[in-house]
Amino acid sequence: MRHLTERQPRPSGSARTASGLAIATLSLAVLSLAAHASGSPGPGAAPQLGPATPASFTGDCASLQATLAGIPNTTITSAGTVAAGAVMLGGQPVAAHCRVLGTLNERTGTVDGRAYGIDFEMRLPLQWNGRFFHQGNGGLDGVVVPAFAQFGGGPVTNGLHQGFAVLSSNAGNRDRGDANFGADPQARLDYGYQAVGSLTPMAREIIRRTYGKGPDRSYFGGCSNGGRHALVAATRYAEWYDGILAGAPAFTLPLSSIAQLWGAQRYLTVATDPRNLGTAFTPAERQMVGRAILNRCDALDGVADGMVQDTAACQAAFDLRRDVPTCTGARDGTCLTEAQKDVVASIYDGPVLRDGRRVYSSFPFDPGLSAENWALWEFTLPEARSSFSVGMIVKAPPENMAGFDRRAFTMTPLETLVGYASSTTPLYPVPAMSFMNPVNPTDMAQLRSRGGRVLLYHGVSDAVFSVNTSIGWFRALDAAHGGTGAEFARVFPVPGMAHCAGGPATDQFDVITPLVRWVEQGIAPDRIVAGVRGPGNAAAVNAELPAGWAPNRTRPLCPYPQVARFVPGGNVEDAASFVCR
Ligand SMILES: [Ca+2]
Repeated sequence: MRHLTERQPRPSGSARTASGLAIATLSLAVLSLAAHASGSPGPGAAPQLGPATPASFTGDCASLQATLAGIPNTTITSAGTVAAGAVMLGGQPVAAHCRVLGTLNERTGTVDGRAYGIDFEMRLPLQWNGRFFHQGNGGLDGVVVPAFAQFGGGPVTNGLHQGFAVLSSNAGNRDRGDANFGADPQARLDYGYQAVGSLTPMAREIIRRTYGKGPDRSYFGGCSNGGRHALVAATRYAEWYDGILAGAPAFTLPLSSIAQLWGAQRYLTVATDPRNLGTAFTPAERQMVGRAILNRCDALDGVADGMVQDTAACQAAFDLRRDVPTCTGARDGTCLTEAQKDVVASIYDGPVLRDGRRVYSSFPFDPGLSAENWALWEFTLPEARSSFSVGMIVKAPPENMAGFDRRAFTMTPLETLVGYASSTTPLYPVPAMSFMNPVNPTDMAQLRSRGGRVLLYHGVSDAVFSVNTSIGWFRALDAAHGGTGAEFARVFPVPGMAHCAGGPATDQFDVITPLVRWVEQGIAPDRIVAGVRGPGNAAAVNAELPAGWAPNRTRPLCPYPQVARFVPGGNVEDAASFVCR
């Protein structure tokens, strides 16, 4: 049993130096080289952990405020009951639980004089399954999202509903998605990883005092920045977590943000309205390209069903320049100009520095580029979010948020932006590439050696964090672990899905149950059945589904490199008609 007096988890990652880090950590080619250099984890199968055993909380939730008093550096601000059914999930009532609110490590910022603290909530089921779930949140954190632990679109289940004790936090800043906290050196580190290091022993102690024992098994999950938190935890805090659930993880977050800004610069060159980058590549044009992709790729998985399951084969089959008509007159949605093709092709390829080094990953062509979420990340969020996240959190010293010109900053030359990723000053001595990224993510020997498992899912039409980064990570991890990667880590691409959810895709799935089975029973996930959210879906309808798909269409999500392939004669709407191969 660990206690709060235990040391802050090892600081190895924070000690990394800036030199050469920016590019080295990113490039998949370099990842592969690093994998070979990282040493063998040793032979033998990954060990198997046993199952958690349930326990109950039989007291009064309000009494927890006293029960939890005196946890170091922690103030419990409230504790109360949430009655059964007060939280609903896809029409089902979530069981009664205690909700505890508090703050950890309250302090005054040394640079800006503002009040900082790691605000959190824990939801503690009366009927507890014996497990802890640490929920990583998205974006720039800064707000305590309800601690439900749910994934995908219109969730039909979540961790709280399954009986986990779930923790959610603001990761150490109160900016509610803004980036002023980048001025505070400690808030940067908390956002990167240290909030998790502080919260975990506290949450374990809350669980121990509530139920009379600590968690038998612990899980960390989130999507986007939450997926980043999950993989960071897998590398920095492996001794604390048994199961890692990483959705669309933000590998090399500083560089993907920089790639977003560079993409905005590229789109501006073909936008007909410079104040609206979406005019560079209109919805009609994106749908037209999506149809061109389907024409070449849809049947490669054995059935023309409006979905491209064989993403890898599609990259060889589809050629933007050849397969999309080139405009001979005015743009009318049926063609792209040569200049548009140059821009779109370069953004799918990813930015490259003048000396040939790649800054960020490529993206695969997939019909999901028709999704609104795809456009949001391509055209709106570069200026609206990536500009200040790079200016305030990646760059050292940070820009002055007062008077910060997002549009002007978005136009910063690529070479300059990439320099920011490894920038430091005496006041900000740790570069963003160190505090934001997982530490040597291809070396998960510690997690593996104690029986930990990683389940990763990623939308193939994610426009901000490329699914290719997750696939590249798995390939390098597998190489680093002597070809045994799939024993403890699996990547499930979700064809057509945008960032974390949405798009023409089966984006409704339970990824928690398969991970728990894997961790605690040794049943590795060979396929995960996912569904679309058509009319009548109990949780939330996805308006972006093409006409003609059954409202309850299902598909297996398959672990890379397997692909869902149709078995002739089956019902095309049913996952049972597909095999992962
Ligand atoms: Ca197909």
